[in-house]
Amino acid sequence: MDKMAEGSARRMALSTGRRSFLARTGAVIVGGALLPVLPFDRTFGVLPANAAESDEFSCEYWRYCALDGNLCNSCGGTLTQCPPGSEASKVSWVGTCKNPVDGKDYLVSYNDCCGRSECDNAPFCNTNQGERPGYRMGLHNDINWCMANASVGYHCTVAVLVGLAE
Ligand code: ABN
Repeated sequence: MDKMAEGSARRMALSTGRRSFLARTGAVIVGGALLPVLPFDRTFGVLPANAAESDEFSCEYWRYCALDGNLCNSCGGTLTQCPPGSEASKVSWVGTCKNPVDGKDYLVSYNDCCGRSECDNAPFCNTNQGERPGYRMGLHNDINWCMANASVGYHCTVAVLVGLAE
């Protein structure tokens, strides 16, 4: 290693003038010291996924774009399954949400989970994209969708994919 460095230094010193040799060597030394502090993309092209793409526990998650309620996956259930002791509502609110990963629109059914007291230690989401005010009956989502169940107590809300919106 030493010999190689010495050899290339000697060759450069022979083929260039002393001033030019010193200038180039100085440039290499200063450049080498500055390189690590220059700003550059340290993600190497791999961007962290944002909440809309991947965080099912955040109201930002794309599938919750038209949701009004407490997230069941923070209440002992999952994204699509009611917590133990509660049952899915027989009627639901259906929204259309764009999946940021594939850019397609999906129909999402927001079923309330019924028969237990309200789960209030979960994120409450009130996104309601596409909803209309309460006087537009049928287009309003601030509704207890447990209304058609035997036990009408509202617990939380799940977000079930129905299919692609054509
Ligand atoms: N769909 C959730 C909900 C439940 C009760 C009252 C309003 C909204």
